[in-house]
Amino acid sequence: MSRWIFVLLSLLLASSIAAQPKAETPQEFQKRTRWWQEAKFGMFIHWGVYSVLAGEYNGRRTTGIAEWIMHDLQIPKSEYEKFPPKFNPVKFNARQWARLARQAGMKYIVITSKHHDGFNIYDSKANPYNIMQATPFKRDPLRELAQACRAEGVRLGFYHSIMDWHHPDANAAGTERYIQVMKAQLKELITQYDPAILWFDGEWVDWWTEERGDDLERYVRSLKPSIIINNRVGKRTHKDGDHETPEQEIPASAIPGGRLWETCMTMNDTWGYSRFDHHWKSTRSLVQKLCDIAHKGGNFLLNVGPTGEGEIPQASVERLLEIGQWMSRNGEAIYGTKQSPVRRLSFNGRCTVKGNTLYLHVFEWPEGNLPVTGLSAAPHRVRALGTGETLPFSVVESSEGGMELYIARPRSLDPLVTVVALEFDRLPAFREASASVKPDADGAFTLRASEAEIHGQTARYEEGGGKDNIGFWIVPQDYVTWSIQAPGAKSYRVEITYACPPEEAGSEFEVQAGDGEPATGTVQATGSWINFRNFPVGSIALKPGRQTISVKVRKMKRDAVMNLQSVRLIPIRQ
Ligand code: FHN
Repeated sequence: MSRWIFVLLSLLLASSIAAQPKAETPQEFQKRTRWWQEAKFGMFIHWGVYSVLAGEYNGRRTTGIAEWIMHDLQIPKSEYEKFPPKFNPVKFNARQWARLARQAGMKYIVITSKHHDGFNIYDSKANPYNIMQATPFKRDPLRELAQACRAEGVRLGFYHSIMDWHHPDANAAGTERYIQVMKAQLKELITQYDPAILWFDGEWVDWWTEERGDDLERYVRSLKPSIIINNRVGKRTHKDGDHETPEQEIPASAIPGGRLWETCMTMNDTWGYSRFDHHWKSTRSLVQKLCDIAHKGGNFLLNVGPTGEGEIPQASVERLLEIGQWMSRNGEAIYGTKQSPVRRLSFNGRCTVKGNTLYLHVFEWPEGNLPVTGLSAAPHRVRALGTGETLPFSVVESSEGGMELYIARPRSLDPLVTVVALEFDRLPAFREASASVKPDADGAFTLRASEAEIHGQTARYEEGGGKDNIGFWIVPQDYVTWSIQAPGAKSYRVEITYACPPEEAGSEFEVQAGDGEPATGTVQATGSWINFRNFPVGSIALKPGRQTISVKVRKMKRDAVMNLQSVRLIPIRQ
């Protein structure tokens, strides 16, 4: 009898192992994601019933992002359901949207099939709250967009929110039923429109778990093994999905561990359309962000929020066409490139690499020649990408080893970002430009988060949305440093500026110059992660010359240390 039980158990075990999807090898992962890694630039589209409200309800304007209006203005479900009958986007033209993405140099589109309000902008049989059944439009925009994207050679992806303010089972009590609806909808989306990407969101709800995320990810991959999935299918950790999703911010450097990542960002301040948001980023700043992201090895998913009538705002169209003109001249320095071999350059700009060519993205060309330090060999040719002009350059042996290049100014600089291509027979070693913080007029040093060298796994520079700090400081071994050039042996008062909510306060830290006696402190509550305050932290002694100032964690109190904005060293007058 026991023999038969053993055989039965063995068969059950074998069948359960067979049911598990085979683990993907790193080579298979690279092959599957290669197109996405090379694409670098995509269009995010937030479009739904909230686009009809456009930031206002019953004369009240939302102060938040427009697609959150149902939540932020506490619109009852029964009231919000009065808006789908008003959603009739007669000006919607899928081909125009797909063509605009292509003209902007974008290689893929991610559009909201369903946002948090639970409304679906496609003909869903699994969820009747959709554009075909609940609006006078009676067309399927995702079907039309899928056709248009194929015609324009742009890949299509869907943003699908896990959080759902409309579905009666999208809660702790109904989760299992709701998961079946979500899976049925994802099957519709994948089998009917063949998306290349699934971009989940709203995973923060307490009834969504890592395990449910793993199950959903397996389910989606079983429907389309080649699909790209973001990390918000789970709980936005480093192991969920195929890539990270920093939002409204650009990490200070590449995401640790070589993990793929994509910054998503609005062109003004809202994802969904708002009649009142005219805070548009300039085309120049958007191109610089694209260069900065590529420099760090990431993708840029730039958002548009079409109106309730189906039109992309003119301010967005203008910027996208200008970006597209820049990409037509300089896309070679973005598409298919790898991240810069160095974080810091000897000029205000960024760098990408492809084959044996270094692309220097110059944000501000200095007076005269462009200095490029840290190279171990000279290029055989330097050309301005936008015009093809060959640029003369001189080579000087560097006092710190290697060589310094001085590249002549092109006859005309690009009004957005000037890119020069350095062509080598073989890519040389390229050493970090030394950035030493100089004292200001009164002899004090201001050590800013944006200029810090970050050491560790998760800590990163965050900017935008009230942040300009080292954040994600959740690993106590992570630390930051600055290199300074001190004029002489002197003591300095230490001040530190940070933000920390009450529930995270209490970690102990130290500020140290080289291996000298550190100044220590305990993180105080400042009210929130973006409420920054300045605190005295004792004093340290500096030696003359170059030395490293570090901020390290002595003891982590809870889950994160602080959002560190700056450290100031003020000379103590004898
Ligand atoms: O709450 C959403 C928000 O509405 C928007 O969709 C962004 C874009 O990624 N994601 C969430 C906020 O993190």
